[in-house]
Parts: sequence; C-alpha cells; structure tokens
Amino acid sequence: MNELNEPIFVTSPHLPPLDEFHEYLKDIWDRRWLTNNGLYHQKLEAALADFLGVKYLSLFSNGTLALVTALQALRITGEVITTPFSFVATTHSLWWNNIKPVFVDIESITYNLDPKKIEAAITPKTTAILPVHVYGNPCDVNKIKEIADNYGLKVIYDACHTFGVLIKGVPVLNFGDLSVMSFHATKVYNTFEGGAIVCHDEATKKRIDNLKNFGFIDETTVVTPGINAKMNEFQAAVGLLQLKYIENVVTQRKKITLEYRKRLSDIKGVNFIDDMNDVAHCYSYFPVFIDSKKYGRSRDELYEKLKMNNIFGRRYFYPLISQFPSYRGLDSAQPGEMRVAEKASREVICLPLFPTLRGCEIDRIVNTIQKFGNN
Ligand code: T4K
Repeated sequence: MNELNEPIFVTSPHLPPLDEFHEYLKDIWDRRWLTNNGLYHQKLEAALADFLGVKYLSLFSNGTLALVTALQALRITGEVITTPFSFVATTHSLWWNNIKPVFVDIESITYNLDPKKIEAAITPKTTAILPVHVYGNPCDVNKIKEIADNYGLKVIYDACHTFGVLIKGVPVLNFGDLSVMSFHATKVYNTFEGGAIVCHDEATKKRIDNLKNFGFIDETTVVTPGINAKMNEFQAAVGLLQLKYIENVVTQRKKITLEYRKRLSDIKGVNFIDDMNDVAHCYSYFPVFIDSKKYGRSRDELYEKLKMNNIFGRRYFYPLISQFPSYRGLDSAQPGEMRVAEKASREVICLPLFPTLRGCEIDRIVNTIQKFGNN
C-alpha cells in the first residue's frame, strides 16, 4: 500500500518515547508495587491536579467507572436530566445506578444540553443534571448552575472530552459538583485506559477514593459497597510521561483544526464549530455537519466515500443514545422530542484529528470532501 492510500483513522493515540517509559517500567518492576495507590498513582494525582488547576482529583481505571462512581458518591437516585448526544457510557452510568435518564435536547451552537429546555423536564423525582461538554466545548455552566441551585439539584459534568479547557482562565472542571474525565487511548490525553473524578472538598474525595476501592476505609472496615475502579501503576506512569508532552499535543491539534477550518470554509454545506469566546480549547474532535441540500450528498454518502478512500471518520454521535433499545421506550426518548440532537446526529462526521496527522493526509481528506460535493 503506498503512502497515498494508507488508512487514516479518526484518531491515533499520542505516545511518549518508549525509552523514557522503560525507566519507569524498570522502577515498577524493582519495587513490585503494581496497583492500590502506588507511588506513580500518588504522583499522577498530584501532577494532574496541579496541571489542571483543580483542588482534588481521584484517578480511575476508566471514565465509565468514574461516571458510575460519581453518581454513587453524591448518592444520586430517581431521575437525572441528561443529553442524548454523547457516547453511550454517559447514560449507561445512570442505568448501572438504577437511575432513570430523562433526555433533554441540545442547542445548535455547541451541541451541549440546552439550558432553556432543562426546567420543563424537572419532576419531583429529579435529583441531578448530567451534562456533557461535548467535543470539549464547555456547556453553559452559569445557566446550568442557576437552574440547579433553584431546584436543589446536583450537577455532574461528563468532562470526558475536555482536558485543560478554560473559561475566562477558569478550569471548566471547577464547575458543577463533580466532573468526570476519560484518559482513554482515543482522548487528547491518554493513559491507555483511565479516568478521573474532580471534586472540590476533601471529604468528597475521601468518599470517592473509598468507593473505587471496594468501600474499604482501613484494612478491615468496609463502609459502602464500593467497586474496583483503581488505576494501576503502569497507567499512572504512562500518564506522568504524557503530561510532559501535552502542551505540544494540544498545539498540534489546534494547528490541524485551524487548517481544516481554513480549507473547508469554502465548501458549501460543510459546517463546523468555531472556537468559543473566552475559551481555551483542547481540540479533542473535529466534527463537521453535512447539510445535504447544500452539499449535494448526504452525510452517509460522504462517510462511505471517505471510507472507500481509506479515510475512517466516525459518526460521533449517531445513533443518539435515546435511540438505543435500552432507552428508546422512555417518554423523553420519543422521536421528535429532540429535534436539534436528531439533526446533529444525522449530519455529523468527526474527521481524523491527531497530532501526527500530516499535511498530505489533510489534503487527501479535504480533497475527497471537496470533489464529492456540489462545489
Ligand atoms: N463519556 C464520554 C462523553 C465519552 O466520549 C466516553 C468515551 C466516555 C464517557 C467513557 O470513557 P471511557 O470509559 O472510554 O474512558 C471510543 C472510545 O472507546 C471511548 O473511550 C470514547 N468515549 C468514544 C467517543 O470513542 P470507539 O468504539 O469509537 O473506539 P474505537 O476502538 O473504534 O477507536 C476509534 C479509532 O481510534 C479506531 O478506529 C482507531 C483508533 N485507535 C483506537 C484505539 C482504541 C487507535 O489508533 N488506537 C487505539 O488503541 O469508542
């Protein structure tokens, strides 16, 4: 296969130099401390909290278990208002806690939960809101706080797409009662698999740490039916090394994003999201939204065409979570209830975006899109 035809995937994980990792591995081997709050785990918790500008952070083995545990930590029950336009894990975390998801539509600038539609979905059983900063673009955190305060609701942000994102210089992770992160291989910052919960006080961190370790508070005392969601030393060592390179990673992602925007802006019917005012972004995804009337082809036709050219974009997020069999029977999941989300889900393709994406590959992607449409 020649260079012009090599597959291009939606992402390719950033990895630190292998020889640097060997040193960490040797140390782990020598000390034989592999998991359960080891040295690298402790170092990474401190380093991440510092880098992200948050007070308390608990590491997890992945983002999904962090979401499930975040709901446990705040003892959320009953109904929770959430977005259908996310990865399934967001809603699955409610299911695992026996909580009823109530889907609310998104708005069409950021594709995040629409605060104007939240109040109408609140019932006496509502205990929390679970919004997602989708594609790393912050939700309307102030409006959501106002609603939550008025109705006495907790707010848990699914912040799995954000890493180091700031609103007017303030870490987005500092909004809400808790924020949940993912460090999966496909994320801006990865520890192969991994995740975290960010909270704002020591007592909550303690409860979260107990919950991720079976509920133990000492050698013989179990205070709650916790789970095993601990990050191991291998993951934590990867995380420490990745942190050395993260600024460069985000810079590269931004460069590619700006290049895409420049090159795609003249193609009719191919829409994308611009940077938000006062926000420092992490450029985690590059979604384009295909207006088939203007572009002359449907999203799925373009998706298939890209695939034929060995370009593997992904339709994040299609189908909507509310359309999966486990959830489609809910009142809030009925077709027509979430028009903006339905449209976004019909139109979106996330284009390849990763630090090592080359100029010639961007050319291949943009040229394919350009030639295939009306333009
Ligand atoms: N909340 C939100 C909003 C999320 O987006 C996610 C995860 C979660 C919660 C849950 O967090 P975790 O429990 O995952 O920590 C991927 C990821 O598996 C998932 O983590 C992510 N969201 C979701 C948006 O995308 P898939 O099924 O699309 O992944 P996959 O395996 O098809 O990978 C996509 C492409 O990436 C591949 O075609 C090639 C490339 N790739 C992937 C892996 C795993 C690599 O080059 N190397 C790799 O190791 O779900």
